[in-house]
Amino acid sequence: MAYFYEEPSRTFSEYLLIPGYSSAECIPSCVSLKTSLVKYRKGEEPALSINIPMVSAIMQSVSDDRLAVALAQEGGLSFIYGSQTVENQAEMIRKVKRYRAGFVVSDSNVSPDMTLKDVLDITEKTGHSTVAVTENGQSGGKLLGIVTNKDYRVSRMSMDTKVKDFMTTLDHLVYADESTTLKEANDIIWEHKINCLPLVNKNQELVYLVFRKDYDTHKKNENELIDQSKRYMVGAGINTRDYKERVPALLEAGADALCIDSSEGFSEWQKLTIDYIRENYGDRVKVGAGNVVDADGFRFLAEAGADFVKVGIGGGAICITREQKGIGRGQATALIEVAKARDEYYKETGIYVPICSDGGIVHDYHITLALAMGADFVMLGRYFARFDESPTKRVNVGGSYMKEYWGEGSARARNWQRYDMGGDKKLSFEEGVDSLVPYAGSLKDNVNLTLSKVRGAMCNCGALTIPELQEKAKITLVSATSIVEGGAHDVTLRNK
Ligand code: RVP
Repeated sequence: MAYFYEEPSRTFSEYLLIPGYSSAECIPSCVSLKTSLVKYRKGEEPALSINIPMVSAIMQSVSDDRLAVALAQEGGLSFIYGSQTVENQAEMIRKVKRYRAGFVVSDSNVSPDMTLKDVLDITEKTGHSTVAVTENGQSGGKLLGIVTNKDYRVSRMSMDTKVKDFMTTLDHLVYADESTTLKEANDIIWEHKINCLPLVNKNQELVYLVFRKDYDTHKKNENELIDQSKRYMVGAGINTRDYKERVPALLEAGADALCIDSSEGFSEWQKLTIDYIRENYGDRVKVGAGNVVDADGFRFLAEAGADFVKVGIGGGAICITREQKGIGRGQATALIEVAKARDEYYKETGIYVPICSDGGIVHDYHITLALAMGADFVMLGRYFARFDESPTKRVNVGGSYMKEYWGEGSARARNWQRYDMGGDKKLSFEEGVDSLVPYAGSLKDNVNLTLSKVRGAMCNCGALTIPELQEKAKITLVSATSIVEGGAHDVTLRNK
């Protein structure tokens, strides 16, 4: 007979934290959000930690090199999506590792024969107003000029005016050699009263742009997540099919951690993938596995040698696995059970395997709840998709800006490897949707705001660290009526 769980499975919005005693030194500026990324033995330190408990989802619409840099600057880690060719994924990893803070590879580029309409389309898509004009219209092409919004008047000019007729040409631009340091570039910017300094190589090809505002911004990233060579850290998603080609290429490119990306991780395929990594690289390559939603799944992956285990099936904002296959579990219940299994495993073996709550974070307080319930860090997709730095298009819908966000199980992503249970190498039905989410601005501003709420709530619980929160948190279920009480109620809002 089938096994029946006694209790329904629940999600984050059904829980709240009850404050505990907070002493006078329990203030947000004293809170440390540093957390373990990979397993460690009792009494030892983990080989990899992250400075904030946030990682970005292994998705085409979320984690590319640009988002990875922005998140590492705040102390978190991105897992670059694996549903692309091995070469392209490795190149994204290389770009993060090569990234020099303050030196921007231009993402808005045109050729001189393109038009004002093309310029406007690109600035709308990227949200950047400085467009490089290169011979071939690509970043890295021979630099011929720059277009900014000071070069055109939309109300007076025809949309098919050619870029070469209104760009600021190279002979009127200040530019410098690629070997210029950030400090020197900043001095040139101030001396010439310009906002952007292009750096070119000896063939006059565009290498970087340095912006006036970035110099100041860089000085503010105290929390950044860097490796021993001071390069930003970055992770990469892998699958259980082509790992023999993908893993060596990603490691060669400099990936700091890997994670098997699958909608269902309680499978022999995951063990075979981890076995391959252990046989070829021993313990020095770190690999997470998942996703699971119960104690059996956790134990299977922990025993298979996973460095961390990801929890969650069907809770993602774009995920319709539960509707399509009837598979999944409320995210909070899944997390609570897996955290218990992790603690038992630790007691038994002396090995602490961090767990990551993946999917279903809607409100900032859900992050605090997930940590309190035992997660060491959370993985977010929808959250990061809303920001300037995510790889997708920003579109205007009815006067509001939105960003595209699609699931890895949607026809658009075509990521059959993530859903494959051994079959004919295609996505036979969709488990994800193609959607839009409200555009929310820069990653930095949003992450800082979110984490200030997390720190505040931790202080209310009397906790200065994540392990302390897990030990001290008091969590209550809420009734449907008390959820209504939690929002503004029985008043007429003046600013809707
Ligand atoms: P969310 O943060 O709620 O947007 O969820 C992101 C998570 O959803 C991902 O990390 C992944 O586990 C899951 N996902 C990604 N694609 C799909 C799908 O198409 N069903 N689900």
